[in-house]
Amino acid sequence: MKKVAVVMGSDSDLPIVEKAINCLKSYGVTAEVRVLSAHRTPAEAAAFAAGARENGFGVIIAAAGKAAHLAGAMAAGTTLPVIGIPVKSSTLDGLDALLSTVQMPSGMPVATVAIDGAENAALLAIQILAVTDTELADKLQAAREANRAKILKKDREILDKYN
Ligand code: RP5
Repeated sequence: MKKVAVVMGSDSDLPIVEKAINCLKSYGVTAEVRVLSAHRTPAEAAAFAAGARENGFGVIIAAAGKAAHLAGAMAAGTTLPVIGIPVKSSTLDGLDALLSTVQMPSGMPVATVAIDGAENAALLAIQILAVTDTELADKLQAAREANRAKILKKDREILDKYN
């Protein structure tokens, strides 16, 4: 199975990024985790993106806050799918990172999840790998069914309480 790269602009992003790492692990997906900055270590970030396909990665997840250009920098250096996590790390409540990550120019896509949406980033990466991996696809389906059962139980509880 291909690996997933999880890169973040700073170790201060780790409390959010850990949710993606844990989710990938729970599906048995190998995650390689790095701190790479589009601004502070641009040469290392570019080299990582350029070598990602030949180094066995299938997807790159990139998390950054503030002027969050890391996902875009990854996308510039590879044709692997790149998923951006805008991290809420500033006085602008993460809107700065959201716009910096999502507003990519035509031809250079970044699949951007919600502000701090690390779990969805991991699930999207798993869904991409599951296109060619039926075992992963089965695990995703089982998780959907468990989630459905959980919500149906809550619905019954609310029905009993207020109706
Ligand atoms: C971004 O700047 C990082 O992704 C982080 O979210 C933010 C702040 O970084 P630190 O100053 O905490 O290292 O590049």
